[in-house]
Amino acid sequence: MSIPFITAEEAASYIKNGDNVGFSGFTASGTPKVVTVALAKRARELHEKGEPFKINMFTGASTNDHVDGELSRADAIAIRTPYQGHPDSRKLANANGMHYFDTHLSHVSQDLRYGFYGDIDVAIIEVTEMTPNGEFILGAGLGMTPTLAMMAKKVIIEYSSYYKTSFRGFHDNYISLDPPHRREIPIYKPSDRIGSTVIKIDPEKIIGIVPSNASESIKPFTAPDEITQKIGDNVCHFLAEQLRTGKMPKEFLPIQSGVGNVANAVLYGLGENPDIPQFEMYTEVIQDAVMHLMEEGKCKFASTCALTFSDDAMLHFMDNIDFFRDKILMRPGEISNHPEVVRRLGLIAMNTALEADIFGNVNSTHVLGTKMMNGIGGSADFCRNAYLSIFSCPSVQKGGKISAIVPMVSHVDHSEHSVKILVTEQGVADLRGKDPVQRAQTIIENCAHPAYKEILWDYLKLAQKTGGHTPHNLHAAFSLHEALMEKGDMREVDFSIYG
Ligand code: 0RQ
Repeated sequence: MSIPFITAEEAASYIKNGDNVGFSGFTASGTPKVVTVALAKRARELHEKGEPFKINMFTGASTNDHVDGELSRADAIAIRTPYQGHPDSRKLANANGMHYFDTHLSHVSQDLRYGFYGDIDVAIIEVTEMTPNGEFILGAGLGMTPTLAMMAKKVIIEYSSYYKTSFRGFHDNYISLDPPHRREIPIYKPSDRIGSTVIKIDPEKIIGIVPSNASESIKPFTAPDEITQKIGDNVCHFLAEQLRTGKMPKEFLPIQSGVGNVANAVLYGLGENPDIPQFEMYTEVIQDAVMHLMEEGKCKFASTCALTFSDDAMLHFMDNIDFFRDKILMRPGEISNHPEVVRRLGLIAMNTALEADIFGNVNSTHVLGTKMMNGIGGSADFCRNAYLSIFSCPSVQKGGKISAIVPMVSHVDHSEHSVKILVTEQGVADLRGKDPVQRAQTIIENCAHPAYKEILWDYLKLAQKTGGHTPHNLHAAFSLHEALMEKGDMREVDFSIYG
């Protein structure tokens, strides 16, 4: 059967109001880039005629402006999951203009297969190569694509000609059997290949092929500044100390790193620290820093779900693709983040907090407990199951008006039971084996900014008057947040009213 080439507009016309639509890719990498723009245009035209048009969006993780940006601005999203990171999508989620639910990235594919969210009516899948017998080579990010390709009733292919070099061999497409038939996932080291280099899609269900030649449009991360560099140094010194004291095997352990400016700076720090040996990564995203670390010989291998390279870095990668062929494997998010593998390999998991409380609970998602930033992404998949779960963040934000260390987090993503190490530019709090009061003392002493230390000690003293295993004064627990909301600065907090 020959599959027709169609326009983006034609492809978009097959998607109906209320459809469950699955998108290939993970972060901006490997996501569709042209059909979604036509879909947003269609939504606007229908809205102008007074007709309803919204889809339910299932993605691997965050996407790009072509997907989240376009569809959010066109008010074309009814339900959205999991991670998002686009300002327009964030705005829509916080205005309750769509039903956004934030869930673990490792769960979404299996939840879809379990039937929790209904069928996938249409999947839009970016590919970089295809054969006449229905075999496709994906692009720079996998996300949920294997499950979407299998489940979707109809598939639209976006055939990207942007990649001038073949990605064949970089993918490890794999779908687990579902309970009660599931077996172990046979990954015993980051480089173990378990699946196929191609995905197969029944040609009967492919609506058509839409050509595209757009890049991922990823901007480089901000170069590390004094603060993020200090955080990176603190993480590295801590890891070197773990090696020296035998708390970490001398071979070192594979690294997982989240996304963002802080995560990027930590990776640069690992590269520069002579006490950190060569390492492998088992992670969900590799950014520009990892490519450089590979070229310097510091990072030997990376298992990932996506190559989230800036456009310039991607060009460099393509120019030197043969160097990377035996050093990178891309896997579905379900596997790159799988708790079973994370626990087996014994990862060093490094993720980012918006705020942490003095007892070690971490909020990675909600500003002032209410406004969604991005989502948990894979942070909880890794944090709960890692050998060592590290969270890092600057000790203050917005010129010191916000302390990242607070008496009680305004939203909990990662609990005190999973968070082992907290790092700011001030220092490292090792929470292992400590009771709640000892954790509070360590966090205030080592991680809080000097401008907030006395405030946090005062809170702990006040809380200890109430007593209990985890001392809190429930009237005062959010008083730093209250001071920020009412006076614009957490330093304006006043505990005297609580006696
Ligand atoms: O605001 O953009 O206005 O300057 O948050 O903060 O310090 O630049 O840090 O880029 O690393 O992002 C947690 C959001 C951090 C990210 C988060 C404001 C701050 C700034 C960004 P501006 P930074 P980063 C991987 C795994 C999800 C969990 C995770 C994230 C902006 O890392 O989404 O690791 N993580 N997932 O000023 C108010 C606070 C604040 C605050 C920071 N307490 N209150 N604003 N900001 N702390 C993801 C995947 O799985 C794909």
